[in-house]
Amino acid sequence: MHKATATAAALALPMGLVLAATAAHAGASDGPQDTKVLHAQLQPMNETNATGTSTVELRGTTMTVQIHATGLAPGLPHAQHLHVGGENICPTGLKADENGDGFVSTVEGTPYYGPEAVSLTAEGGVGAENKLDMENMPVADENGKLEYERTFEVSEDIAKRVLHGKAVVVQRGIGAEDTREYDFNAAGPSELDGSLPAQATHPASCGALAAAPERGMETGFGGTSGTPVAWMIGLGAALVTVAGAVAVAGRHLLRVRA
Ligand SMILES: [Cu+2]
Repeated sequence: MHKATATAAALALPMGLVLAATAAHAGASDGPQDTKVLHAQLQPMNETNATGTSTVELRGTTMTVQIHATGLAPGLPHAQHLHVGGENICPTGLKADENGDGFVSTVEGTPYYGPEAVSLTAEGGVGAENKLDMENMPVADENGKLEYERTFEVSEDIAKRVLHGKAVVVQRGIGAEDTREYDFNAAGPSELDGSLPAQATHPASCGALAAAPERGMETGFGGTSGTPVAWMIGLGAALVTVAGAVAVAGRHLLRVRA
Protein backbone atom coordinates (compact mmCIF):
# COMPACT_ATOMS: atom_id res chain seq x y z
CA MET A 1 0.00 0.00 0.00
CA HIS A 2 2.78 2.30 0.99
CA LYS A 3 4.74 1.45 -2.14
CA ALA A 4 1.79 2.04 -4.43
CA THR A 5 1.33 5.52 -2.93
CA ALA A 6 5.01 6.27 -3.39
CA THR A 7 4.82 5.16 -7.02
CA ALA A 8 1.75 7.27 -7.66
CA ALA A 9 3.58 10.26 -6.19
CA ALA A 10 6.63 9.53 -8.33
CA LEU A 11 4.36 9.43 -11.37
CA ALA A 12 2.47 12.53 -10.39
CA LEU A 13 5.61 14.66 -10.22
CA PRO A 14 6.81 14.32 -13.82
CA MET A 15 3.25 14.41 -15.17
CA GLY A 16 2.67 17.55 -13.17
CA LEU A 17 5.79 19.05 -14.75
CA VAL A 18 4.51 18.20 -18.21
CA LEU A 19 1.21 19.90 -17.46
CA ALA A 20 2.95 22.88 -15.90
CA ALA A 21 5.25 23.23 -18.90
CA THR A 22 2.29 23.04 -21.27
CA ALA A 23 0.34 25.55 -19.23
CA ALA A 24 3.33 27.91 -19.05
CA HIS A 25 3.65 27.82 -22.80
CA ALA A 26 -0.04 28.30 -23.46
CA GLY A 27 0.06 31.20 -21.00
CA ALA A 28 2.70 32.95 -23.05
CA SER A 29 0.35 33.51 -25.94
CA ASP A 30 -3.23 33.46 -24.66
CA GLY A 31 -5.10 34.99 -21.72
CA PRO A 32 -5.43 38.74 -21.16
CA GLN A 33 -3.25 38.83 -18.02
CA ASP A 34 -0.12 37.25 -19.44
CA THR A 35 3.07 39.21 -19.73
CA LYS A 36 3.97 40.19 -23.26
CA VAL A 37 7.34 41.67 -24.15
CA LEU A 38 8.28 43.99 -26.98
CA HIS A 39 11.68 45.33 -27.97
CA ALA A 40 12.96 48.31 -29.90
CA GLN A 41 16.41 49.15 -31.19
CA LEU A 42 16.87 52.90 -30.92
CA GLN A 43 18.66 54.44 -33.88
CA PRO A 44 19.96 58.00 -34.19
CA MET A 45 17.89 60.76 -35.72
CA ASN A 46 19.11 64.24 -36.64
CA GLU A 47 22.67 62.95 -36.93
CA THR A 48 23.08 62.39 -33.20
CA ASN A 49 25.10 59.49 -31.82
CA ALA A 50 22.17 58.37 -29.70
CA THR A 51 21.50 54.64 -29.76
CA GLY A 52 19.95 52.22 -27.34
CA THR A 53 17.48 49.49 -26.63
CA SER A 54 14.04 49.58 -25.13
CA THR A 55 11.88 46.85 -23.66
CA VAL A 56 8.18 47.19 -23.00
CA GLU A 57 6.46 44.60 -20.84
CA LEU A 58 2.69 44.49 -20.72
CA ARG A 59 0.57 42.60 -18.25
CA GLY A 60 -2.97 43.60 -19.02
CA THR A 61 -2.82 47.38 -18.87
CA THR A 62 0.21 47.47 -16.57
CA MET A 63 3.19 48.56 -18.58
CA THR A 64 6.86 48.46 -17.64
CA VAL A 65 9.18 50.40 -19.92
CA GLN A 66 12.95 50.09 -19.83
CA ILE A 67 15.32 52.18 -21.89
CA HIS A 68 19.09 51.85 -22.01
CA ALA A 69 20.48 54.67 -24.13
CA THR A 70 23.90 56.13 -24.84
CA GLY A 71 25.16 59.02 -26.93
CA LEU A 72 22.52 61.50 -25.77
CA ALA A 73 23.33 65.13 -25.07
CA PRO A 74 24.93 64.85 -21.61
CA GLY A 75 23.52 66.43 -18.47
CA LEU A 76 20.25 67.35 -20.16
CA PRO A 77 16.67 66.13 -19.75
CA HIS A 78 15.38 64.04 -22.63
CA ALA A 79 11.68 64.04 -23.33
CA GLN A 80 10.77 60.51 -24.34
CA HIS A 81 7.52 58.95 -25.47
CA LEU A 82 5.71 56.03 -26.94
CA HIS A 83 4.26 57.32 -30.17
CA VAL A 84 1.15 55.56 -31.49
CA GLY A 85 -0.97 56.12 -34.57
CA GLY A 86 1.50 56.73 -37.39
CA GLU A 87 3.11 54.27 -39.75
CA ASN A 88 5.11 52.78 -36.87
CA ILE A 89 8.42 53.60 -38.50
CA CYS A 90 11.33 55.94 -37.86
CA PRO A 91 12.17 58.34 -40.67
CA THR A 92 15.75 57.84 -41.76
CA GLY A 93 18.16 60.60 -42.66
CA LEU A 94 16.54 63.89 -43.55
CA LYS A 95 13.77 62.56 -45.75
CA ALA A 96 11.17 63.86 -43.27
CA ASP A 97 12.71 67.35 -43.18
CA GLU A 98 9.81 69.03 -44.96
CA ASN A 99 10.94 72.62 -44.43
CA GLY A 100 14.54 71.87 -45.34
CA ASP A 101 16.05 73.48 -42.25
CA GLY A 102 18.41 70.56 -41.78
CA PHE A 103 16.48 69.05 -38.87
CA VAL A 104 13.68 66.54 -38.64
CA SER A 105 11.39 68.12 -36.07
CA THR A 106 8.97 66.21 -33.91
CA VAL A 107 6.08 67.39 -36.06
CA GLU A 108 7.87 66.45 -39.28
CA GLY A 109 8.42 62.98 -37.90
CA THR A 110 4.81 62.53 -36.77
CA PRO A 111 3.45 60.97 -40.01
CA TYR A 112 6.08 58.25 -39.56
CA TYR A 113 5.92 57.47 -35.85
CA GLY A 114 2.60 59.04 -34.90
CA PRO A 115 1.68 61.43 -32.08
CA GLU A 116 2.71 61.01 -28.44
CA ALA A 117 0.54 58.48 -26.61
CA VAL A 118 2.60 57.83 -23.48
CA SER A 119 5.06 60.25 -21.89
CA LEU A 120 7.95 58.32 -20.39
CA THR A 121 8.51 60.61 -17.45
CA ALA A 122 10.56 59.60 -14.44
CA GLU A 123 7.88 60.97 -12.12
CA GLY A 124 4.41 62.42 -12.43
CA GLY A 125 1.86 61.79 -15.15
CA VAL A 126 2.52 59.62 -18.19
CA GLY A 127 -0.30 60.82 -20.43
CA ALA A 128 0.08 62.59 -23.76
CA GLU A 129 -0.54 65.86 -21.91
CA ASN A 130 2.76 65.34 -20.07
CA LYS A 131 4.75 65.19 -23.28
CA LEU A 132 6.75 68.32 -22.56
CA ASP A 133 6.99 67.90 -18.80
CA MET A 134 10.72 68.61 -18.97
CA GLU A 135 10.98 68.82 -15.17
CA ASN A 136 10.12 65.14 -14.89
CA MET A 137 11.88 63.77 -17.93
CA PRO A 138 14.95 61.61 -17.29
CA VAL A 139 18.35 63.28 -17.53
CA ALA A 140 21.32 61.82 -19.38
CA ASP A 141 24.45 61.51 -17.24
CA GLU A 142 27.76 63.25 -17.91
CA ASN A 143 28.61 60.59 -20.46
CA GLY A 144 25.34 60.89 -22.31
CA LYS A 145 24.02 57.66 -20.86
CA LEU A 146 20.40 57.34 -19.81
CA GLU A 147 18.88 54.43 -17.91
CA TYR A 148 15.13 54.39 -17.48
CA GLU A 149 12.63 52.05 -15.94
CA ARG A 150 9.11 52.75 -14.84
CA THR A 151 5.90 50.79 -14.34
CA PHE A 152 2.52 52.45 -14.81
CA GLU A 153 -1.00 51.91 -16.08
CA VAL A 154 -2.12 52.64 -19.62
CA SER A 155 -5.54 52.54 -21.28
CA GLU A 156 -6.79 49.33 -22.85
CA ASP A 157 -6.64 50.97 -26.24
CA ILE A 158 -2.97 51.89 -25.87
CA ALA A 159 -2.12 48.49 -24.41
CA LYS A 160 -3.76 46.77 -27.37
CA ARG A 161 -2.04 48.94 -29.96
CA VAL A 162 1.37 48.55 -28.33
CA LEU A 163 0.85 44.78 -28.18
CA HIS A 164 0.13 44.72 -31.88
CA GLY A 165 3.42 46.45 -32.61
CA LYS A 166 1.84 49.81 -33.34
CA ALA A 167 4.13 51.91 -31.16
CA VAL A 168 7.45 53.67 -31.57
CA VAL A 169 9.87 54.80 -28.84
CA VAL A 170 11.25 58.30 -29.46
CA GLN A 171 13.79 60.16 -27.33
CA ARG A 172 14.12 63.86 -27.89
CA GLY A 173 16.77 66.43 -27.23
CA ILE A 174 19.74 67.20 -29.45
CA GLY A 175 22.38 69.39 -27.91
CA ALA A 176 26.02 70.15 -28.34
CA GLU A 177 28.33 68.13 -26.09
CA ASP A 178 29.89 71.16 -24.49
CA THR A 179 27.03 73.61 -23.95
CA ARG A 180 25.05 71.56 -21.39
CA GLU A 181 21.95 73.42 -22.42
CA TYR A 182 19.48 73.45 -25.24
CA ASP A 183 20.26 76.46 -27.34
CA PHE A 184 17.67 78.73 -28.99
CA ASN A 185 20.34 79.92 -31.43
CA ALA A 186 21.06 76.45 -32.76
CA ALA A 187 17.66 75.56 -34.21
CA GLY A 188 15.25 78.27 -33.05
CA PRO A 189 12.25 77.82 -30.76
CA SER A 190 10.27 74.58 -30.65
CA GLU A 191 7.19 74.45 -32.83
CA LEU A 192 5.50 72.59 -29.96
CA ASP A 193 6.21 75.16 -27.28
CA GLY A 194 7.89 78.45 -28.15
CA SER A 195 9.33 78.73 -24.66
CA LEU A 196 11.52 75.70 -25.38
CA PRO A 197 14.42 75.60 -27.81
CA ALA A 198 13.74 73.32 -30.79
CA GLN A 199 16.85 71.42 -29.74
CA ALA A 200 14.93 70.20 -26.68
CA THR A 201 12.13 68.69 -28.73
CA HIS A 202 13.83 67.50 -31.93
CA PRO A 203 14.08 63.70 -31.98
CA ALA A 204 17.46 62.25 -30.99
CA SER A 205 16.68 58.56 -31.39
CA CYS A 206 13.84 56.38 -32.51
CA GLY A 207 12.91 52.71 -32.56
CA ALA A 208 9.78 50.81 -33.50
CA LEU A 209 8.57 48.25 -30.97
CA ALA A 210 8.14 44.66 -32.10
CA ALA A 211 7.17 41.51 -30.26
CA ALA A 212 10.15 39.86 -28.59
CA PRO A 213 10.92 36.19 -28.99
CA GLU A 214 9.24 34.20 -26.25
CA ARG A 215 10.96 33.88 -22.93
CA GLY A 216 12.35 30.42 -23.56
CA MET A 217 14.59 31.95 -26.21
CA GLU A 218 15.92 34.63 -23.90
CA THR A 219 16.90 32.21 -21.18
CA GLY A 220 18.81 30.21 -23.76
CA PHE A 221 16.62 27.10 -23.83
CA GLY A 222 15.51 27.71 -27.38
CA GLY A 223 18.88 28.98 -28.53
CA THR A 224 19.36 28.98 -32.26
CA SER A 225 18.03 25.45 -32.71
CA GLY A 226 14.28 25.22 -32.75
CA THR A 227 11.49 27.34 -31.38
CA PRO A 228 10.39 27.33 -27.74
CA VAL A 229 7.37 25.33 -28.88
CA ALA A 230 9.63 22.58 -30.20
CA TRP A 231 11.62 22.75 -27.00
CA MET A 232 8.47 22.43 -24.89
CA ILE A 233 7.28 19.43 -26.89
CA GLY A 234 10.73 17.91 -26.48
CA LEU A 235 10.62 18.49 -22.73
CA GLY A 236 7.11 17.06 -22.54
CA ALA A 237 8.18 13.94 -24.46
CA ALA A 238 11.24 13.53 -22.24
CA LEU A 239 9.13 13.79 -19.10
CA VAL A 240 6.55 11.36 -20.48
CA THR A 241 9.44 8.95 -21.12
CA VAL A 242 10.64 9.44 -17.55
CA ALA A 243 7.09 8.97 -16.29
CA GLY A 244 6.79 5.78 -18.31
CA ALA A 245 10.05 4.43 -16.93
CA VAL A 246 8.91 5.21 -13.40
CA ALA A 247 5.58 3.53 -14.11
CA VAL A 248 7.30 0.39 -15.38
CA ALA A 249 9.72 0.41 -12.42
CA GLY A 250 6.78 0.95 -10.09
CA ARG A 251 4.81 -1.95 -11.51
CA HIS A 252 7.88 -4.14 -11.33
CA LEU A 253 8.39 -3.11 -7.72
CA LEU A 254 4.76 -3.86 -6.86
CA ARG A 255 4.93 -7.24 -8.53
CA VAL A 256 8.08 -8.16 -6.62
CA ARG A 257 6.49 -6.97 -3.40
CA ALA A 258 3.30 -8.85 -4.09
CU1 LIG B 1 8.36 61.86 -28.58
